[in-house]
Amino acid sequence: MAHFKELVFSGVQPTGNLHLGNYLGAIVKFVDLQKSHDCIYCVVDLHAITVAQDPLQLTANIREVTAAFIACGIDPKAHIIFNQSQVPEHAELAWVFNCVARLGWLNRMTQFKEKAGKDRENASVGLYAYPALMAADILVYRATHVPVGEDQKQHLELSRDIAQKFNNDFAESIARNGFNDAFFPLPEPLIQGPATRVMSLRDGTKKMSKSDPSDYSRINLTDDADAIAQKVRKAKTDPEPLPSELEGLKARPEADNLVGIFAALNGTSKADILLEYGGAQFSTFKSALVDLSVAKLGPIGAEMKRLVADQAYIDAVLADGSERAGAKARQTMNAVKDILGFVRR
Ligand code: AQP
Repeated sequence: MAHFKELVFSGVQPTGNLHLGNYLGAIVKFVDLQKSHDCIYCVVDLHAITVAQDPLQLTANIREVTAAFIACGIDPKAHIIFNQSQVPEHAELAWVFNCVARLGWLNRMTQFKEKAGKDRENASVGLYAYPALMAADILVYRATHVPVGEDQKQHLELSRDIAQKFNNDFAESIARNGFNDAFFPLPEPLIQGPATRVMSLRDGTKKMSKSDPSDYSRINLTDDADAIAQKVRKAKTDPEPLPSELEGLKARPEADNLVGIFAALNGTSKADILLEYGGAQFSTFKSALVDLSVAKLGPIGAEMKRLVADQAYIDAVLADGSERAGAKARQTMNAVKDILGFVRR
């Protein structure tokens, strides 16, 4: 198997209401990985339009996700931050992958089933082909590691299947064009820690989500201290005190969720949190969770506000990132065209 240089890629959709799940499930990991890897972080606006978007709102949301990346601690000079639509090779490689992926593979994707719902005939073709574009996002950089929340695991597996099938289908041409035995790496999902699937504050069996109609279901990165306090205090719980052992969180989804959020914000494990709060009432635990959440998220929200107001700076970050990402993507796309047998300039 060919050796690939380790490279991290991930993306966030500019679909509004960035929340604690996006932060703990993805962005915190993005920040950590900067220490050990070269990283490319993308505002995936082409993914956003797989469902209807208001153009003015979309522009604002692209800038807001960019501001969130920077406010959370991603360094746009040392690494790359850009928006997907400024690098056309994503869409170009996605088309190639539409021709590699099989209908049967896409038919198994649970996110499409959930998002399309009952009105499947009316869902966009883009929503169906979403995972092929996601594979292109990663593989156009030949990225090897992808930090994501648990909900993206299936799409990552599909990306690996697409990479593998491309490598197999074109093995001869790949070798003829001077590459070792594989052109694309099989990207590895990085899904670790106590908050890989943050649940709704109103229902511990539902994922915390941008599109939940209840704002009380999520903590937004832009919420101020009062809003955070109110949402945590109102979060659904059960009447029992917290258990002392992990075993005691089974069948208590709301308790499990709040303990996981606490552990992730604190940079520890659920077991450590239970050592400290086992036997405590939720009122005590929630007060501590409010303090911790405000301490961690307050400065991020304030910095996001400041950055969003500096539109020229945000747009310059995206332009610079797109240029650097584009240069890498073009190299891959040229090689892909040679492997496919296209004639190019
Ligand atoms: N609840 C979550 N817990 C942990 N991680 C999560 N992620 C999303 N929700 C949770 C992770 O955040 C990254 C960016 O997600 P996205 O913006 O690309 O898309 P999404 O998963 O569609 O976000 P939502 O909030 O779930 O939107 P809707 O409401 O449209 O369904 C990804 O790594 C994702 O795993």
